[in-house]
Amino acid sequence: MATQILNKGVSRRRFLSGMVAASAASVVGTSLLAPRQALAASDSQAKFTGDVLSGSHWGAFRAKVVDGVWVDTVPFEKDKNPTHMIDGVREVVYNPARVKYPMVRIDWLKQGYKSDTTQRGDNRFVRVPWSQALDFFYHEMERVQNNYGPSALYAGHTGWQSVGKLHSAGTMMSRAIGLHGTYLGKMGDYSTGAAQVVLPYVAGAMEVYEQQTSWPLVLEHSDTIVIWGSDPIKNLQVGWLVPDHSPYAYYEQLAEKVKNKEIKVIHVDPVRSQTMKFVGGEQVPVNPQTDVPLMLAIAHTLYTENLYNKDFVADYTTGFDKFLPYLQGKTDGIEKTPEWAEKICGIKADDIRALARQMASGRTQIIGGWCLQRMQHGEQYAWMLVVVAAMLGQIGLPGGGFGFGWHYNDAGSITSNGPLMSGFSGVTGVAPIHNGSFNGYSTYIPVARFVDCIDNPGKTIQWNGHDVKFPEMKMAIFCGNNPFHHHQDRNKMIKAWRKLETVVSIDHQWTATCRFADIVLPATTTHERHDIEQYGNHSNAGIIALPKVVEPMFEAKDDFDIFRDLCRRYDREEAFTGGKTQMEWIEEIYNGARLQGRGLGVRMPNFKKFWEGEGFIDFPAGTEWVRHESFRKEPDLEPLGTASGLIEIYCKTIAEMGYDDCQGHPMWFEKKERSHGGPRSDKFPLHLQSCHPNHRLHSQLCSSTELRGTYSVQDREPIYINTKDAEARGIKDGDIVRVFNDRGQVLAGAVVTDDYSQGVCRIEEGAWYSPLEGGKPGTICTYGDPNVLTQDIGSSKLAQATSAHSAIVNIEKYTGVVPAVTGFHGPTEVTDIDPLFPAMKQG
Ligand SMILES: Nc1nc2c(c(=O)[nH]1)N[C@H]1C(S)=C(S)[C@@H](COP(=O)(O)OP(=O)(O)OC[C@H]3O[C@@H](n4cnc5c(=O)[nH]c(N)nc54)[C@H](O)[C@@H]3O)O[C@H]1N2
Ligand SMILES: Nc1nc2c(c(=O)[nH]1)N[C@H]1C(S)=C(S)[C@@H](COP(=O)(O)OP(=O)(O)OC[C@H]3O[C@@H](n4cnc5c(=O)[nH]c(N)nc54)[C@H](O)[C@@H]3O)O[C@H]1N2
Ligand SMILES: [Mo]
Repeated sequence: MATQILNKGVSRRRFLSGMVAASAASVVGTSLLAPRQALAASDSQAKFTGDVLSGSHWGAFRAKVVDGVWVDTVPFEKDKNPTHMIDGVREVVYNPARVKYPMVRIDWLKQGYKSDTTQRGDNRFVRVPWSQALDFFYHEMERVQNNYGPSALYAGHTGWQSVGKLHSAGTMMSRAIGLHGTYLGKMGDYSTGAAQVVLPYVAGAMEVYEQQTSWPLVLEHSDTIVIWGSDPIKNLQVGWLVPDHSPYAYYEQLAEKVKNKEIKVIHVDPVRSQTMKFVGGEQVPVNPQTDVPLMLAIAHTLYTENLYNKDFVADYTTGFDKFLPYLQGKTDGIEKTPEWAEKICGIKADDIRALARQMASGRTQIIGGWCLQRMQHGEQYAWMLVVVAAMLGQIGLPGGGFGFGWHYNDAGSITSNGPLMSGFSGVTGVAPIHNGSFNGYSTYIPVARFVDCIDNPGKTIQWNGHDVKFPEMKMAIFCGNNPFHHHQDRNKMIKAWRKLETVVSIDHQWTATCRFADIVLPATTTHERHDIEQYGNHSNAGIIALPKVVEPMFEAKDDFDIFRDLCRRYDREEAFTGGKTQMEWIEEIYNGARLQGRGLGVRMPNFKKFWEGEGFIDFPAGTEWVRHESFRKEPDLEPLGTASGLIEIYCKTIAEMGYDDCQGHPMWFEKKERSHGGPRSDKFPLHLQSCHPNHRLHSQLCSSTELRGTYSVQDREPIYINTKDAEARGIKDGDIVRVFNDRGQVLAGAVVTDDYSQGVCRIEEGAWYSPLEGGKPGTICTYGDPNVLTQDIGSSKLAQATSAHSAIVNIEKYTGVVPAVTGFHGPTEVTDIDPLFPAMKQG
């Protein structure tokens, strides 16, 4: 296992460990060191040398520090399956894209909110003092609140930021902006936007973020495991908190059982995933976006062959009678037979029957991923998966039923008996200064519709049974997220962006979001400040101290200090800090857990001993657990959180919303665009996946130069493409290609592989947007951001979630002059302007 994940980094680490004696500057490169660190040799201040135990979204590690410079990273010894990405974390601190100073876009400095916004993206910025940047920020908030009210200020976006119970960048933003005034908020997220709205109606809970049945029970009881559009081996490398990577041990055991034919694993996926390569098993290479027809045909087989569990359907579900006529074709004239499905999903009718029979032949655990619900009509996939599981009748049994969270946050590990730490809170209870009227506009928007909102003020859309009237957004603040990577249809976004008067971005990497902002503020990384975090996500295996590894680079400040200084400008500093220093907060968070621990019989040392000692506490092991077991055992006493308390195969609440694109039971809807003979495939024949990266966390670590060098192809983001598709286009492995559709174009580096079905290609999300001509809609992306090519439409009126994975493209070998990659070098600093001159004109 360790060799599987820890591949390319090892040699570099050996190389570096032989270099510890060499000077830090020779390892890091002098130009990347902050001035005060470059001065190290003559600096009288003692520079720390030694190991620092710390953590990240990629796991825990020991940072090797020499003379105050982080030179190497060794995985934490308790992590038996570290990810190779741990090698790239050091580069979060040292890379050419670090935001060094507060900066303001040149025309915004000259003209303030009346600036020429078509210049956004040209990347010309002026360095300003911190005090001036924060004055601008504050005056803009005042102006927008006074002139337009709260609906014009958007501070709702959150994202993957960094780990740490105190320094949660998004929470700090909400707290500080919320102390100034109310503002436009958001609903949902990009991850599970469709599933998290539909599943509470169907199964009574979100299902996506919850713990799953303990792996030991699955390994003991399952006969068949169907991994439906999920790649845990790839995706468990990261975690929302510090992952302990403990589930990998179970996947090793699963691989053994597959080898010994004790468990059959079936991967429904158009790609041979990392998980398939790791655990083995068979592939059902379904055509992209057509899993619902496949599931309907499975349900049809279970019904017609009398393989479904009638008692379970009768006792634990409602509405099968309303779904059945659709399955039989009585409502729409189309019987959902395997023959019908074959034509759409590409799987032979007999193979579909065999799959249904296999699933009904013993205990079957269905493991559903999330990519399939990041598509147009993504709700249907989640709903239909539950219906298939309900027909099999094993929900609530160990090793049976469905689960949607297996690839996330150490799921399937056994949760410890330890206490849970609380964190810094986004709300204070202190009244905001501005609490104006929303003037009939909605107070929130579905998050993935935020560009539509900027584009269409005053428009009303449907969402989850509500009318949402888009306000006119004038100012937007981003902190700990990167919309110029995560949002779809980049060229549409660039045009819409011009309507915003002022954009603020707070980050430590000069992302495309910073390039398209007006005020950019440099944050510290986790490794330049103290914090504390849970070790293990669902496992809650312990607590880890995250002490500062190195001093802050350049003029970077902690988000805590940035927002405290902002709050001082409107007399809310005390309310923001709660009268506590950062260290006092960390101690309080720890002590909260310590107190809770006493109730649980878990003894923890006092804070000083913890912080100055090992900086790590192990929690005692917990007990195995079965998802939905209590409901199965006592459906009357432990009903689901649905309207009926049962699994809703038909849902009256959804039916009564009256939406054409999400009705009373799961259905197949054709897509706006689809490969494999679907709409528009004559023009753009290849399905573009933009799955989650194997070598990054979204856009994080993309600016880690050395790590990027291990996977990029001729400096470009890889595009994975099937051998026959490549041959037909005269493309060879390693070629630079142009990927395009009528939304945009990107350059990428071809990786030709039979792991991908014909007609399917992939560029992983998070590849930094690197426009050839910054700010010009339609310009080619020189690195390979897939969101130049994706569609920006809602999944349906129910969830209005992202449909990033409903995208088709074509590819050609690139024969033009190859431009340099533009994305990773930070801003173009304009110095022939006095930054203080225009200050009085603002606000
Ligand atoms: N095409 C396509 N697009 C997708 C997806 C897809 O599957 N396909 N997936 C979607 C999903 S599921 C998600 S979750 C989103 C993820 O989208 P994001 O959460 O926006 O992605 P990240 O790259 O993690 O962005 C986090 C940003 O926070 C910054 N940051 C890190 N630490 C700190 C800090 O301490 N302080 C501050 N101020 N900033 C910090 C990082 O440098 C980075 O720029 O992407 C979505 N976009
Ligand atoms: N390494 C790494 N891990 C991560 C993240 C990361 O950025 N990097 N991000 C984390 C986050 S925020 C999230 S939301 C999750 C995302 O978790 P998911 O959305 O589940 O992950 P993906 O990797 O996008 O896709 C999972 C699988 O779906 C398959 N798939 C795609 N289209 C289809 C289809 O039409 N039919 C079928 N049957 N299968 C299909 C893909 O081939 C892939 O194997 O991952 C988390 N884990
Ligand atoms: Mo996500």
